[in-house]
Amino acid sequence: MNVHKITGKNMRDALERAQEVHGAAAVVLGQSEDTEGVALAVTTTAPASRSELERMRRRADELFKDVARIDETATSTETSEVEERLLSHGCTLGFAAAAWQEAASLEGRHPLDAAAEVLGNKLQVAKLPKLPGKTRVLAMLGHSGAGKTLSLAKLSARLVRAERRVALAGLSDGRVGATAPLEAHGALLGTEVKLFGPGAALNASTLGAPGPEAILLDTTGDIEEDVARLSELEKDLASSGAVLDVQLVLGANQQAESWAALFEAASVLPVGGCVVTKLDETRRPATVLESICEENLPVAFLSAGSDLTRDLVRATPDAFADIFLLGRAS
Ligand SMILES: Nc1nc2c(ncn2[C@@H]2O[C@H](COP(=O)(O)OP(=O)(O)OP(=O)(O)O)[C@@H](O)[C@H]2O)c(=O)[nH]1
Ligand SMILES: [Mg+2]
Repeated sequence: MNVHKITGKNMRDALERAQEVHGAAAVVLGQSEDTEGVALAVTTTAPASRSELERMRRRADELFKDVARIDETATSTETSEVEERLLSHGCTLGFAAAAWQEAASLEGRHPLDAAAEVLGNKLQVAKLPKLPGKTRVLAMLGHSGAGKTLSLAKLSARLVRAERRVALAGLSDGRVGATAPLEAHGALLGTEVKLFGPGAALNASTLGAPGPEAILLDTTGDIEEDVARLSELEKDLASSGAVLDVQLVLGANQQAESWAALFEAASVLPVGGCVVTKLDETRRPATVLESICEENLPVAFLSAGSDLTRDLVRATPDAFADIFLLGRAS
């Protein structure tokens, strides 16, 4: 267990020293202040379990024995409540500590309100402005089973309800029945679905762009192949009146490695935002938000269920804060 004490004349000084000595990966486990300055307990090894975290915190307390503690009342109880909530909803220790430090610096606020404000602003909301005279080709890219087709169906139902003109299309890998859910949804909406099998030409004219306000394009879940086809499409659309806007579909119940692989593969594409699905299928829904935050990507929609009309909501700072602090988008 590596817990080190770092002192400084104030919080900023102590944090800068911690970073100088232990690098950017240093995580603050605790702090103590007196009139002489600030002491921090930091570690560079993330605890593997809650019990190890507790042990580290006890060690941090020992290191602080010689530093007078300031008022240990409300603030320290609330500190641990915000951090505990973030940890239990899937945030890393470093993220939780940094968010709490930022929230604690907002004076005159209830700690949970301050934390909600900080956390709500950790992520950006993807903008989907109208593009007068142009067609937005909104492509859903994600791993197999992430919720691409259902999110596309929910979004198209929403746009149709708002009387927006949309068309549906889908890439296909040729597997029998693979496009059946998309076709069934098209039939429900009374809209034709253009399908593009492995050898089919995918370009502005075959997609029918420019034309409707949005063409929602489903993909197959074979990321490498989908990215290659969308890259070609982007080049072709450049000279037409259409714009490719790739939305990364991330299942909140998937592994962090699978999100990382998607971020990496999609880095060559114009990514407009993320659609986070299956928030109802994990007890740690904040993990995916933290990953998106690290990538500095905006979020467009949040999904927490399979109901076509109810379960896709526009991302908002309040919804982010609820996921971080309550573990659900209420
Ligand atoms: N509980 C829950 N289920 C969801 C959500 N989104 C999608 N699903 C379900 O997850 C399963 C997979 O969803 P799809 O939309 O077919 O996933 P996909 O990414 O298109 O999958 P492939 O076409 O196989 O690549 C379906 O049973 C959906 O009903 C969600 O937010 N919550
Ligand atoms: Mg699908």
